[in-house]
Amino acid sequence: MGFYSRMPASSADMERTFIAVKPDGVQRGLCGEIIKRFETRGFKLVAAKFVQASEDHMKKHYLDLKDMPFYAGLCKYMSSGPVFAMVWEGQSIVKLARMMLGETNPADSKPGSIRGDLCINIGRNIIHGSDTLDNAKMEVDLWFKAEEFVNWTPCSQAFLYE
Ligand code: DAT
Ligand code: MG
Repeated sequence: MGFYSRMPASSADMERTFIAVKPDGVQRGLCGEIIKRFETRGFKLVAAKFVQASEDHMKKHYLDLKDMPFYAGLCKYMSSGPVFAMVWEGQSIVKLARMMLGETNPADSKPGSIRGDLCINIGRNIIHGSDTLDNAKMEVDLWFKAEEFVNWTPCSQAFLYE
């Protein structure tokens, strides 16, 4: 029903994942740095928007964390300012993006990862990335409508995949 049905048949091993620069990342001017890392890795941007989400929207987004003590504060913070929401596409991107992000706690994240290079505190870890393919599908559909996707072929494609 969602975006996967619109992907070309030849892209059976391709995945899409939901990435968002959180309000702290936006405020700190890190959107460009984060986009750059996904671009230079070779991933393809298929949808993007700069939005301030409602608290209700963030409660849906983080529904699996509803019993955690930080849930309310997290949803409030995530709706306190703009986020840069994106959908990126590529081979095994769900797992690879999580590796690029680092660990949930920046203190456990290796240098070289986004969180390991750019932030310090678990509650201000600047970026969201879907953790599983199933969650990626749910999150992409929660944040983006069908008409918000751009169908295009980057000229680099033939040199990224054999
Ligand atoms: P991730 O964002 O790495 O997928 P998660 O889904 O477990 O991590 O949690 C969502 C966000 O909630 C996380 O990016 C930061 C915040 N968070 C997680 N654990 C926390 C904790 N113990 N204290 C405060 N905030 C926390
Ligand atoms: Mg998560």
